[in-house]
Amino acid sequence: MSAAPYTHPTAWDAVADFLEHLGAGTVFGLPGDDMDLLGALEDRPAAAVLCRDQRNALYMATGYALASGRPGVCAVGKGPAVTHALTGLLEARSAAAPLILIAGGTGLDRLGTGAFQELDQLTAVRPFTKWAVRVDRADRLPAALEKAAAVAVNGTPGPVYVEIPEQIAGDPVERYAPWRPAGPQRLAPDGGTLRAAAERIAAAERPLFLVGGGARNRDAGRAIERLAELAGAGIFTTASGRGVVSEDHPLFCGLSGLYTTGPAAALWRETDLVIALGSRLEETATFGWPEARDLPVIQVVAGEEDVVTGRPGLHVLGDVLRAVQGWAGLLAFRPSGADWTARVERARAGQAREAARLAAEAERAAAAAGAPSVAGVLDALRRTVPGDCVLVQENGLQDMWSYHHPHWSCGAHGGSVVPSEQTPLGFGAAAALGVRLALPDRPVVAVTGDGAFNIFRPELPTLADAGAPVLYVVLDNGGYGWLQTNLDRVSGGSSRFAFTRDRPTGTGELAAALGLGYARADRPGELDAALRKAWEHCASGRPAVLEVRVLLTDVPPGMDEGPAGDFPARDA
Ligand SMILES: Cc1ncc(C[n+]2csc(CCOP(=O)(O)OP(=O)(O)O)c2C)c(N)n1
Repeated sequence: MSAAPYTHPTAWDAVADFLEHLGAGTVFGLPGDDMDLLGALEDRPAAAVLCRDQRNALYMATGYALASGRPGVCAVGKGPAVTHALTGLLEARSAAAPLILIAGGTGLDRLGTGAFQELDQLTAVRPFTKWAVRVDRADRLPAALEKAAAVAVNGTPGPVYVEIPEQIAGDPVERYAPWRPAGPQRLAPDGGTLRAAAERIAAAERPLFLVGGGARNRDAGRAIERLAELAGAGIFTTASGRGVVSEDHPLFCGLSGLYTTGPAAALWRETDLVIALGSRLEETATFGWPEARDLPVIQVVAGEEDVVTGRPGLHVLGDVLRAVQGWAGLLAFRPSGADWTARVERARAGQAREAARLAAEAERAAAAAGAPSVAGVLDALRRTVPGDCVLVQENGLQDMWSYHHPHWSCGAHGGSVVPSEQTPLGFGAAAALGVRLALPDRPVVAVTGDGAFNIFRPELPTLADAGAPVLYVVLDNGGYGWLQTNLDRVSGGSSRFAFTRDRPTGTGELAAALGLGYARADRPGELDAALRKAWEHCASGRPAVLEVRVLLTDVPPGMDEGPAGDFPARDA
């Protein structure tokens, strides 16, 4: 037998070497009681962000993966460390973020003996991962790591899990080949299906494009906008698809579903074909659409598990960019007609006028109560932070203003990271740190409710240690505003329970203790100066927090209609 050309003194050293091969610049996590991974990383280039809570580590790694297009890597211990990580796996799966979670595990020889923190971790993680493996023999580790990376980045990207049980941790690992290339392979769609879809697109009179998160980094040469121009189609994005196309484009009309308001919403009742690029057509994106049977959809997705049937139409499996390029080459487009294009452009203009009216109205109402308005905060951000800023969002009530175009607009150079359809509170606040580490040259602003920020608060020391100059804009309404608003709706304001209370946050003191920048605006007149101060901290390389007092009644467009519940009432 030939000698192995590559050897590693321990399993963790092999892991560290593989992560270097992947180009993982940062490992997020909270290693277990043994410090072997950190030992193996000690002399390697990767940074380690050591978190307070494993859940946040996974959120950070997901932000890193979504922003960089490379796998996010997390390392945690065993037992409760793995169960803490589960919500992060859920979010990474829902966000289609390539993520590799590496965990410790009870040794094979001790399984079933009531060993310390023993847990059937494989069973726990399986519902949330694309692939999960426990590596029981050191010689199987290289193959397991390579397969984990291949599964994480290909098809619909997602999280994978690799368990390193105690019995192999200290074993040497031999490899017989260099690590194989680990980048994603973008598969071309089937030619016949592409042609059939092209005929449907060419025949459509009133097409709309819906750009989802699966189109992230798949708009080379602005191919999507060019195709929409050829087809004379309007362009919407899902929340996750934001940042793919330029929102300055004259055919762009905003976010679809829950976040479509005013004149743009009418287009969804008039369209005769939706071309969905990299979207799973989930509830938030399709909220308010006509009956499924009345609206044909051509859906392009990389993985067959995301195909949505139940609507007339077609699915195209493969890479979004290759599908779009294929159509552009295939179609002798009969443009859908100047009438529809003009209709789309009118809707965009009408949307802008409606947004200006709503913002002015909200600003007047907030000013009357002596508070800044959220639309005013977004406007101030637009004026203060450079246009290549990546906006990272949360899922509270007030921060939802930023999902509405053009209250926030993500221009040609802008970027966006949002929570997935699962929307775990606190994701955006933690993800922003990962986004900033992935994009060290870009301004990163996280707009979050104070409830979401409180979930992230234990990681403020992590933020300080990582030196990631994120600007946190925290909308302070005294707690969980979304829940309070729903409670008020059902109780008529007479409940003895409360989700919000007006009280000091203590954030200024904490920020000072950690050397973070801090500013606060309680009144409209204080907003600009406070934002400038906070932004100057960031621009000079320091993380900063800007707290802004906002009113519970400062409700984003369309969210104050109907009874309490996930979504407001709206006519189909
Ligand atoms: C893990 C998790 N638990 C509960 C929820 C439900 N939820 C949605 S918004 C919200 C309140 C958000 O409060 P905050 O961040 O302060 O924003 P606000 O609504 O006050 O604007 C809650 C609890 C959730 N999304 N995720």
